[in-house]
Amino acid sequence: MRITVDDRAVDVPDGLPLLRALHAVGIDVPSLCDDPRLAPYGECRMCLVHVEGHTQPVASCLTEVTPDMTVTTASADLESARHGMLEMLAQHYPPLAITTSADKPLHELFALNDVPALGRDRADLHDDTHPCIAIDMNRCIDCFRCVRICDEVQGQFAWQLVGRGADTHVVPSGADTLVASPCVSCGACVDTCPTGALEDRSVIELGRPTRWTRTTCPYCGVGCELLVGTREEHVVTAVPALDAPVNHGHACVKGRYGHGFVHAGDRALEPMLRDGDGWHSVSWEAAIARVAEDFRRALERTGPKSVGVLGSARATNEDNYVLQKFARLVLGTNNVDCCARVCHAPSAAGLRHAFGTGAATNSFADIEHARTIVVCGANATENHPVVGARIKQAARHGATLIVIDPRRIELAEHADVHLRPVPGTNVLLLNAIAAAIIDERLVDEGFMHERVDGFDEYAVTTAQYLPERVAGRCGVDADAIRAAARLYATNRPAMIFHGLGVTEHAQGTAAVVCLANLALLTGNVGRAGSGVNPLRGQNNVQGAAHMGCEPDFLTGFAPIAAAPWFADVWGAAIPEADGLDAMEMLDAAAVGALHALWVVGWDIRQTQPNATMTERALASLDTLVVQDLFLNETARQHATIFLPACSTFEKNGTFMNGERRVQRVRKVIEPLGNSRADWEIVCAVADAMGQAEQFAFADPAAIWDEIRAVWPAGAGMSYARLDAPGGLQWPCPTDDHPGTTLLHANGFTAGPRAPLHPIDHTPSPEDEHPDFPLLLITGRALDQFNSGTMTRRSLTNALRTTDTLDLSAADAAAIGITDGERVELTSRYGTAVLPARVSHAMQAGQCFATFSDPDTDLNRVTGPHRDPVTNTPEYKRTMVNVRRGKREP
Ligand SMILES: Nc1nc2c(c(=O)[nH]1)N[C@H]1C(S)=C(S)[C@@H](COP(=O)(O)OP(=O)(O)OC[C@H]3O[C@@H](n4cnc5c(=O)[nH]c(N)nc54)[C@H](O)[C@@H]3O)O[C@H]1N2
Ligand SMILES: Nc1nc2c(c(=O)[nH]1)N[C@H]1C(S)=C(S)[C@@H](COP(=O)(O)OP(=O)(O)OC[C@H]3O[C@@H](n4cnc5c(=O)[nH]c(N)nc54)[C@H](O)[C@@H]3O)O[C@H]1N2
Ligand SMILES: [Mo]
Repeated sequence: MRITVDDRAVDVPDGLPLLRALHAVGIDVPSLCDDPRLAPYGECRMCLVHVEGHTQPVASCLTEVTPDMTVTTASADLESARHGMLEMLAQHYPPLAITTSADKPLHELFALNDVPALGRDRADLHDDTHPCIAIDMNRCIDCFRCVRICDEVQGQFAWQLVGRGADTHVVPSGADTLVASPCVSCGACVDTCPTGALEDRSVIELGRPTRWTRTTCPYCGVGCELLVGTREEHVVTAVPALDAPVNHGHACVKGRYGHGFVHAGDRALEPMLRDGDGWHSVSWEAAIARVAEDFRRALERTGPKSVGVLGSARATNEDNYVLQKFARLVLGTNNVDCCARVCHAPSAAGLRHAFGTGAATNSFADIEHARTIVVCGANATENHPVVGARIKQAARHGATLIVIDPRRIELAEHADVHLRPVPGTNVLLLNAIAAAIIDERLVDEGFMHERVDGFDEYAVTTAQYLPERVAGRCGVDADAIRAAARLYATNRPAMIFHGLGVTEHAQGTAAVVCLANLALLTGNVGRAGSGVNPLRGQNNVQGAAHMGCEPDFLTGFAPIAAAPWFADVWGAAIPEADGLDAMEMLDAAAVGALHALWVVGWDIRQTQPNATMTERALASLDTLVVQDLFLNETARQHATIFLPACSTFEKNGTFMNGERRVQRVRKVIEPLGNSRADWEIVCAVADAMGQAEQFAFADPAAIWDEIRAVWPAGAGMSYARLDAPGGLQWPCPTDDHPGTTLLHANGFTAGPRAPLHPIDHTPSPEDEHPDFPLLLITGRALDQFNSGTMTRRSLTNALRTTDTLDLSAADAAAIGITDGERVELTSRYGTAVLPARVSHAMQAGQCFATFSDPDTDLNRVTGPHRDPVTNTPEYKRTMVNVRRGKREP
C-alpha cells in the first residue's frame, strides 16, 4: 500500500498496524511496548506520529494503515512529548543500569534524547533466585511486554499485574520469586524486555555478545532457529529468530539456556586410549591408526557381520551420511543404525506401511488450521515446548483438544476430552475409537470411495473392539471414547500428534497404523490441519535415519536391494547381507558375535533398556570406539578408544526436523581444543583404512551435494537455497521446487489409494505379577534432555537436579512414603534408587520416572521387551514395586 511518510511516497506491506508497517520498510519510529510477536498495546506513547486529518498525535502501534494516508514521524511537538515521557521514566531509573547495558532500547532513547536517569537502586527490587534469569525491577517501566508475551506466546501466565492505576506493577504469579512461579524458563520475557529489568544471567556474567550467528537448536526435533550470541569465542546466549517459520521468535528453556555444556570444564577435548581403569591422551594420528587397526583385525578374523557403527541423532545429516557410507563401503557391512531405533522407528515403519512415506504428513503451521487436535502419548509442553505452547494457544482460541495419555499432563488441563489408557493398550483404545466412528456412521464415505481400499475387511475386525467391549481393559470409560470419536470424525480438519507413548510399546508399530487408519476413515489426511504427525525426538533423529543410518535402508529410505544408483555414485557395490539394528548388535555382542562397535553421539549404556544386559554386551566387545563431546557413561565404563567430537555450535551442516524440514547448522565458534567435526573424524579413519578417494570431502557442502545426488527427493535443496529462514521441506526434487509442507494431498506415495489395515491387539509380554504391583512409565521432563550429558552441564541443571519417581498420593500413602523421600524402585530386571514425588498427574497403580541422571541409572529397571516390527524397546511399561529407601547410616 502506498502512503506518504515525512513528505515521501512509501510502499508499506498490507495488514500491519502503522508502526510495524513503518518498521518493515526501515523507518525508525521509537517504541517501548511494541513487539511483533504480541498484539499491539498502545501503552508507552513513544510511537506517536501525526496523521493528516487527526488533530492530536496518534499512537502508530494502534493505527490502521489506510490508502493514501499522510504521516509525519518527526516534529517539535512529537519530540517534546517523547522527551516528557522519557523524563518521567527517568525519575526513578537507576543510572548504573544504563552504563552496563547501553544497547537496550530504553537506554538508547535516553542517550539520544539526552535524558539523565535520576533514580536509585533499591535492593528489594532484585530477584536473583532464578538460575538463568536475573531480575531487577528498578528498571521496570510498566510496558508489560513480559506479562503479555508469557500469556500470548508461551501461555504460561507466570507474570501478573498487581496494584491499580499508576501504582500497577509486575510480579511473578502466585509467588515471591520467578523460580517459584509457574515459569517454564522459556526466556521470552527476557527476550522482549526493553530495559534489562529481565536479563540473561549469562550475559551479565560473561558480557554482552559481540557477534550473532544464526543456527538451528541442538536439542529436539522441533528445530527452532536461534541466534547465538558469542564473545571472544565463547557462547554467551541464544535467542529465538523472529523470522523463523518453525518457532516465530519463541524458544524453550533448553534452546535458550541449555548451552553451557559447550564450555563445560569436563568437555573431553583429546583423543584417548583406555589404559586399565584410566585413559591416556594420544595424538589424532595415533587414535585414528588404532581405530583402523582394531576394525581391520576384527574384519580379518570374523568378517563384516562382526563389526558395526551407530550414528548420532544429535549430529548433522552430513556427519551421519558419511558414517553410514563408511560402514557400507569401508567395513562392508549393513550393521549401521541410530537411536531412531529406540524412539520413532515404529512411526517411520507404521506410516510407510499406511501411506507409503514414513514421515510426518503435515507441518507445525497446521496447528493453527486444525479444528480438532489429538495429542496421543506425547507430553508436548515439556518435550516439544514450542509446539506444545502452540497447541495450548490453539486450544485457548477454540480448537478442540483430545489428549490420550495415562498421566494428567499439562495439555490435559486444556483438553475437551482426556482419555487415560492403561499403558500398553493403545491398540485397544484406538480400535475402539475407529469402531465407534463406524458404528455411529461417521465415516467419510466420499473419501473412502475416492481414496481408500479394504474397508469391509477392516470393519469386520474393528467391530470386535466396540468401546463397550474394550473399555474395561484399557481403563477408559466407553462414553468418553465415543465422545472423542465423534469430535475427531466431525469437527474437522482434525490433526494427530503422537509420541513415545505410542511407539515405545510392544504394540508400537501396530498403534501407529491404528492412528493412520483413523485418519483415513475420517478423511483427515492430505489437507491442511490434518494428518498423523510424530513429534520426533532429537534435533536430527529424522535426519540420521534418513541419511541411511538404518540397516535396511540407504539414504532417502531407499531399500538396499532396489537402489542401484548408489553403487554408481560410490563406485563400489553395496553389501547385500542383511544388517543388524542397534538392538540386534547388542544381542550379538552379548553372545560374542559382534567384536567391534563404533558409537557416535549416543549414550547407549545409560539410555538402552535393561542396563544389566547392555553392560554385558558392551563388556564383551574387543573394541568400543566412542565419539562424543563427553566421557558419557558408555565411554567411561566400556570404551576402549575415545574420539573427541565438537558440538554442533562448532561446525557447519544441516539438521532435519520432525516436519521433514532441512535447516542450516552454522559454525558459531571454532572447535574447542583438539575436538573435530564428526564427519572429519570418519573421513580420517576411512583414509587410514585405504579408502581416501570416496571420503575426500572438502567441507559439509560437498557432502551435502553428494547426498543430493543419491536422494532424488532432496535434489532441489542446495545450501544456497537452505540458507533462507526455515530451509526447505522434502520432497523437493528440483532447484525450482518450493518444497512440500503437506504430504498425500492428491494420492499417496505408492498410488492414488491407500488401504485400511485391520490391526489386532496383542497384550504386552510384560505381564502383571504380585511382587511388582505398580506399572512404571518412563519418560522425560522439561529441564533435562535424555541422557542429560548436555543439560546437566548447563545452567538449566539447577532447575531439575535429579531424576524423580512420580506417584499418586494414594500409592504414596499405602507404601508409607512422603514427598521427596528416596525410594527403591525394583522390577524383574533390576533396581534404581531415586526421590519420590507425590503428583496429581498420576493415577493409582502407576508411577513415572525420568532417566537423565547416571547416578539413578533408571534403565537398570526397564526390561527386554520390544516392538516386534522395529525392535523398539518397551520403555513405557515395566511392572515394579516401590519401597522406602534404606535409611542413611
Ligand atoms: N525436555 C525434554 N525434551 C525432549 C527430550 C527430553 O529428554 N527432554 N527428549 C527428546 C526425545 S529423544 C524424544 S523421542 C521426545 C519424546 O517426547 P514424548 O513423546 O512426549 O516423550 P515421553 O515423555 O517419553 O512420553 C510421552 C507420553 O507418553 C505417555 N504414555 C505412556 N504410555 C502410554 C500409552 O500406553 N498410551 C498413551 N496414549 N500414552 C502413553 C506418557 O505418560 C508420556 O506423557 O522428546 C524430545 N524432547
Ligand atoms: N527409560 C527410558 N530410556 C530411554 C527412553 C525412555 O523414554 N525411557 N527414551 C529413549 C529415546 S527416545 C532416546 S532418543 C534415547 C536417547 O539417548 P541418547 O541418544 O544417548 O541421548 P542424548 O542425551 O540425546 O545424547 C546422545 C549423546 O550425544 C552426544 N552429542 C551431542 N552432540 C553431539 C555431536 O555433535 N557429536 C557427537 N559425536 N556427539 C554428540 C551427547 O554428549 C550424548 O552423549 O534414550 C532412550 N532411552
Ligand atoms: Mo528419542
